[in-house]
Amino acid sequence: ARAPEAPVAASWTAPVLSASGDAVVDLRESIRAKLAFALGRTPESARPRDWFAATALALRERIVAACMASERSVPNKRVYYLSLEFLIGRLMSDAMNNLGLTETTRAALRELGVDLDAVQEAEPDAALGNGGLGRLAACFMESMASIGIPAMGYGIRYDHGLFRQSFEDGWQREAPETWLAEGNPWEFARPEATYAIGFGGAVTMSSAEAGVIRRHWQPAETVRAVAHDVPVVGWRGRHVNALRLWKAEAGEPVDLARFNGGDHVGAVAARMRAEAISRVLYPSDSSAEGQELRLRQEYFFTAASIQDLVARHVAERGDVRSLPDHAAIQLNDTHPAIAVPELMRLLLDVYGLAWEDAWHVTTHTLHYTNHTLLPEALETWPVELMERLLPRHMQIIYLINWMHLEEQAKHGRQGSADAAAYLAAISLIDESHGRRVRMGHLAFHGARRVNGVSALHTDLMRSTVFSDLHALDPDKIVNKTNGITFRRWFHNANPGLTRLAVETVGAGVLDNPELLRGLEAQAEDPAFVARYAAVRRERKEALAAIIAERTGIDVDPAALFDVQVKRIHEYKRQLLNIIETVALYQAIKAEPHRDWTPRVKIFAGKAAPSYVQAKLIIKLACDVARAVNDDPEVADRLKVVFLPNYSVSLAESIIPAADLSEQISTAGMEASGTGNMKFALNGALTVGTLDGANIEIRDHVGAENIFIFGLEADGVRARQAEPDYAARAIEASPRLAAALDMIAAGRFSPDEPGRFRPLTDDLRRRDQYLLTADFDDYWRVQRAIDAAWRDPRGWWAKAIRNTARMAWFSSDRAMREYAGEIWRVRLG
Ligand code: Z57
Repeated sequence: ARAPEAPVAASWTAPVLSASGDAVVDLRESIRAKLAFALGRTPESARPRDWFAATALALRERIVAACMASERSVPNKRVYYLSLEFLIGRLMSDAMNNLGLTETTRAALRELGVDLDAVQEAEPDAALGNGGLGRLAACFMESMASIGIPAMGYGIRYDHGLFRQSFEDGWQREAPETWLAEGNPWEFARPEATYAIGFGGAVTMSSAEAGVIRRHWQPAETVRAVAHDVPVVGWRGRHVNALRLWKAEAGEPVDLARFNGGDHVGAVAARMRAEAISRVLYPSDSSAEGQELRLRQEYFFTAASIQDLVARHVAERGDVRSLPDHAAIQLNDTHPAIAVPELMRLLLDVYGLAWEDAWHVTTHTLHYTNHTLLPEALETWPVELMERLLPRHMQIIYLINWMHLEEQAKHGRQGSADAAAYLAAISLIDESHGRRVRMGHLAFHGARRVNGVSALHTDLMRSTVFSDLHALDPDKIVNKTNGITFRRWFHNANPGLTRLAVETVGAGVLDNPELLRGLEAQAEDPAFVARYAAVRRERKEALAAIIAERTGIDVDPAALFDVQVKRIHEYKRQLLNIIETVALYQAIKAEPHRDWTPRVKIFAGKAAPSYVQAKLIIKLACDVARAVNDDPEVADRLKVVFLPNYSVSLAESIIPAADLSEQISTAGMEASGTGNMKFALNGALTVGTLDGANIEIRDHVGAENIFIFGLEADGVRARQAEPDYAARAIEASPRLAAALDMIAAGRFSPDEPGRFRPLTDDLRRRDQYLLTADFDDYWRVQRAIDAAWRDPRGWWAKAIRNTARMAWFSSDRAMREYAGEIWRVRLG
């Protein structure tokens, strides 16, 4: 599915890493030896999957060599990135390109009669994440290794990552994903790094010296967390960091006492219960999961990580009090927010620190990134559940909260009804619908810095969800706009465009993306434009082949490829795009002889298995696709495709082939977006709302090189306050009304005419995401895009200016900002 990459390595890589004949022979022999002695296979019987494992093991050896070089001295300060998700995808091209070994590997395999592209296709994606949040963590890990920040990522080694999606008559079906079925050649199991993680039980007291009462947690159950390290090699192999993923194992292989006592089932059940913790990734994105197993996952990986890093610190420095000088911990969303009471518990109960000292260490080591303000995504846990599962942590949370509220009461906010409302708002415990712990408030309070992920999102944090806490400490919230790693999303995913950039502005662009700006001077140069367009054409042909293979639909690579790929969520408004597609279909049928701009609407993305409305949106997209694609009157002017099983590796094929990038969330709802950055970097023009990082993308690429439409965040709030806003908007837009009528009447679901009534009725009655408010403006901008496409010189000039002006969105920039302004850590 992947077009062969032309030889570029010679000009890309440091001399010491280039593809010399000796290096090819060395690697070839190393691969041959791994195949024979590590995998026990002969070249004749080896499948692509075996060649992949042998190649990965050979590359891993070279990573280890680089790793030992970067571990020679103890760094002054390390960054620990705690995340329940790392959506790393395939690792082979990262490893090869960052070691400068892509062409060496290709040549070594060729001498063995094996095609590198086929080997790369045999690598399963590590889908240990759902979407943007998990992919961001993966980009950050790559950038930290590339710019030399000593760092460790901590997460869970899920047996099953994000489910595999297929379609049955246009309905999403989920199947378990089995990336570990044949082992993972990248990882090192570290059974010596194992920690006991407690759950349940009770807290006892004893009085230590000077009448000080010490508390001891006696858990009812312990689970072992076993480390598995995946090396993360940085650009040019200068630095290697580890991603440490915890696997859950039973405290005892089986409870022998119980087993011998005859309770065989009970003994095995306890083991199953322990191991369930690292069994599967929860498949919901941007919505909180209220299940006990999820809380067990959160505590399990957080506690193992905190124990591990504190043990490392004490081994290196001897004193736990200096932790903030040598460790910065970043909490990726509130999923690891239990780190606040867990670090306090260790410092108080294990290391014997006084409360004030423990609180100082905690609040100078932890930092928290918020990724959403959507109410359904803000985590809260019932107090009753926390008391049962984590009794000592709940005590500590109560104490933190008591001191926090006392402090505010002291500052003269006591007595009035107003004051009571204020204290209720800043309390770590929400008492409004049962008593629940607010994990966002807990993380906020325990952190030294709290950051949002785009300028708009950070402003909204200050003015909405965290406004009261923000007023108490106005310097605490800072903005760190997200970024993407250019190694994966430009160099590896789009080698043709990268080669063109290198030939135009020099190989320095591989180290310094600011040099991309040099492409601007060529934006209207016919020879350059022709080469830029040829790269796009080649990527579109490759994507057309994938579409044909996976869906049976033939698309014309000359048409405008209009792409919306991301999780399916109502706030992301795939439904707006589909309704516009229906309106366009009606318009084409009304005037079949007009010169419509040929378009292919491409969708991909997974819906959480329990998200009924999102699954219905997928079904609608598939039903509309069938009707449109089968209609001879539309012919090649409009095609609709839903590619199944969206993944990181599929994104790498889709993004370089896109002409138009759909970033159309309701303003104020997408915290940042990062797909938007990947598309613009690769030269797709954005059609988008003024939401998240779209605003900053517009500021960088220039308003004339992006298509903006729709309400802004304050307009959204104003509109939501108007009575009957949806019904009125539909009444005022005949085009919208006609499209909705066609869907509601069952035109796309003749076998079940009422199928989509839940979608159309919701739009008429509620329309929380304001599709109806933005529809006409979206239609207008889409027609402006049609017109722009008919002027190829103008279009390509805009596309080239997008690529030329996107350097700031590198995750290297984001990591430098975190390093300087949050972690206060030096680059290696
Ligand atoms: C997730 O992928 C994001 C936020 C969440 O709260 C959860 Br849970 C999952 C996303 C945001 O929706 C994106 O806008 C953002 O770009 C991404 O996180 C990375 O910050």
